[in-house]
Amino acid sequence: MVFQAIIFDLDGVICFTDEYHYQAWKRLADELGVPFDRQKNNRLRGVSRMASLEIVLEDYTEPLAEAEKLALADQKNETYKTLLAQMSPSDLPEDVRTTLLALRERGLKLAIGSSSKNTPFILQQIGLADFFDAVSDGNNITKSKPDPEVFLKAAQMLDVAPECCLVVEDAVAGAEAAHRGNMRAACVGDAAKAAAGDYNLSSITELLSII
Ligand code: B16
Ligand code: MG
Repeated sequence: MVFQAIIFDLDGVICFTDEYHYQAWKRLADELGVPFDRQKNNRLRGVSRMASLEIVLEDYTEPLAEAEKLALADQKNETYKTLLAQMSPSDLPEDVRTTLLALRERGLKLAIGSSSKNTPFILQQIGLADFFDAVSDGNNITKSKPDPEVFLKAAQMLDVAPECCLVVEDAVAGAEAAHRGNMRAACVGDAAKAAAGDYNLSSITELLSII
């Protein structure tokens, strides 16, 4: 397969903001008195903010109005943004930086395909605001992963056919989204452990040997 473009998930692939998502949800869950651990957190990977809240609230017995749920999601996002505000270009892992540069040197188009509405802020924080050829994120989609919309929009922005795009993901939901969009998936982290990808990598640098 000759790939023309690589579409990278953001949280858990380009940087470890997945840890900050965990900490922010954990704080909210503790305040609500509902159990929340890293295993449950893995189910939130790639899933939208409101769908994540529904998973966090699975063991919450009090009925909540829609406005109350929105307020809880906002509260989590404020905690999350406080953690993001402490990030800097030093939070871009060195192996990610060298892999991105090597792929660009090989002539590949590079894009972001993230469910996160905080994508522009995160890219700014880690010094990649102007790096990618296209950014498709939680601000331009109506359906979250495992729906393929975010990746199909990225392919459209790049003007590359979906079957010529490789998606890099840490979420099982993200690998499913890639497959539903007729793209191959290279997985790292949690999704690689679950063998959800066409390629399951132990390090992002391994991308250089499959391209
Ligand atoms: P936000 P990704 C996803 O980003 C996260 O994996 C997921 O945990 C989060 O709920 C979602 O973004 C929405 O994020 O609340 O910042 O809009 O992995 O698709 O880059
Ligand atoms: Mg992710």
